[in-house]
Amino acid sequence: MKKPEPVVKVDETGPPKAAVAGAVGVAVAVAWRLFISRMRNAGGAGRNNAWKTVTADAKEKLAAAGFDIVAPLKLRWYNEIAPDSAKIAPGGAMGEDALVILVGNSAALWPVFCDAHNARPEIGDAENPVDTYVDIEVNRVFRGKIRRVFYAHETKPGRLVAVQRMAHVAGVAHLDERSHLSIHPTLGPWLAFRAVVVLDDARGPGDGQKPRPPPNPLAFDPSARARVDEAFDDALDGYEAPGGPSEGQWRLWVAVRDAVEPGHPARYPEDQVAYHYNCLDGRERARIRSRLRGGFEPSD
Ligand code: B12
Repeated sequence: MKKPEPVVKVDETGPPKAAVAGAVGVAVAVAWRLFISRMRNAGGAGRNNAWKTVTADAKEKLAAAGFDIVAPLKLRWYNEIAPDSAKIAPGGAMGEDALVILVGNSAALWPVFCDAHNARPEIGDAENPVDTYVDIEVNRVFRGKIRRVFYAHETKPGRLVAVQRMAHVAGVAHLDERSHLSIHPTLGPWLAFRAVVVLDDARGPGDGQKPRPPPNPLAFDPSARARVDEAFDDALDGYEAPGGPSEGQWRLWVAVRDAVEPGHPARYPEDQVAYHYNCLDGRERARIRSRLRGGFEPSD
C-alpha cells in the first residue's frame, strides 16, 4: 500500500521561500517609495518656506536700522486688491507668487535716523535725508539679492504702490477708508511705510499663510470714529481752501492722527511729527536738521 503523502499545513511551516522573498521585496519597495516621497516633500516644504528665513534675516537687519515694520506677502495678494494705477507687474521667475517685503517704521526710526544724520555726511547733507537713508539702508540689507525696490514717496506711473492697501492685505494695519489712515493694532496711526521690496526669484508665502487684516479700532468706538471724521473734514477743508493750504495746515493732519487716540503711547516725538508733517515748510525742517547737527538754529 502506498504510503500517504504527508499533509503539509501552511501555518505550520510558513510559505515557500520564493513567496517570502517576494513579500519582503514588496515591503522594501513600498518603504523606499514612502521614504523618497517624504524626503521630496521635506525638500519642497523647505523651498516653500524659504521666505521665512529671508524675512527673519531682513527683519533683524532692518530693525537695527530703525525700520521695525517688516511684513512678508505674496505679490498676487497685493495685485488682487490694488487699483490698476498702482499694480506691480510680475518681473521674474516666480511671477505673481514672488515674495514681497513691506518696510515701515514707528517712532523707533527717529533716534537711529538722527544718529545717521549727525554722523554720516551722505545722510546729513542729502536734500531729502529720510528718503536717502531709506534708500541706502534697504539696499544694504538686501544686497546680493535679485530685487526691485519701490519707495512710498514715489508717485509716478509704474512706480506708485498703494502701500496702505498693501499693509492691509499683509495683516499689518487696517486701512480706514474714511480717514485714509492705516491703523496698527498697537501703534495706532503712528507708523509710516517706506519701501516695498519685490524679490522676484523667491517664492512668497502660501495662500494658507495669508494673514487677516487687523480689525479697525474705530469700528468699535463710536466716539473715536466721530472725532476722527470731524478732524479729517477740518483738515480737508483747509487743504481744499481757495489759495491752497495755509501755513498751519500740517497741524490739522496731525490732529487727524491724534483723534484716533489722544495721547497715544506710540505717538512720534515732537521733532519727528514736525519733520514728517511740516514738509511744505522748509524752514521748520532746516531748524530740526540744524538741531540734529548740534548747530545753531537758523533765525527766521
Ligand atoms: C499722495 C499722498 C498724499 C496726498 C493725498 C492726495 C490724494 N488724493 O491721494 C496728500 C498730500 C493730501 C497726503 C497727505 C498726507 N499724507 Co499722504 N501719501 C500720499 C502717497 C505718497 C500716495 C497716495 C496714493 O496716491 N496712493 C495710491 C492710491 C492709488 O492708493 P489708494 O489706496 O487707492 O488711495 C489712498 C491714498 O491716495 C489716500 N487718499 C486718497 N484720497 C485722499 C484724499 C486725501 C485728502 C488724503 C489725505 C488721502 C487720500 O488714501 C487712500 C487709501 O484710503 C502715500 C504713499 C503711498 N505710496 O501710498 C502717502 C501716505 C498715504 N501719506 C501719509 C501721510 C502720513 C500723510 C499725512 C498725514 C502727512 C503728510 N506728510 O502730509 C497727510 C494727511 C493724511 C491723513 N489721512 O491724515 C502716509 C500714511 C501713513 C498712515 N499711517 O496711514 C502714507 C502711506 C505715506 C507713508 N510714508 O507712510 N498724502
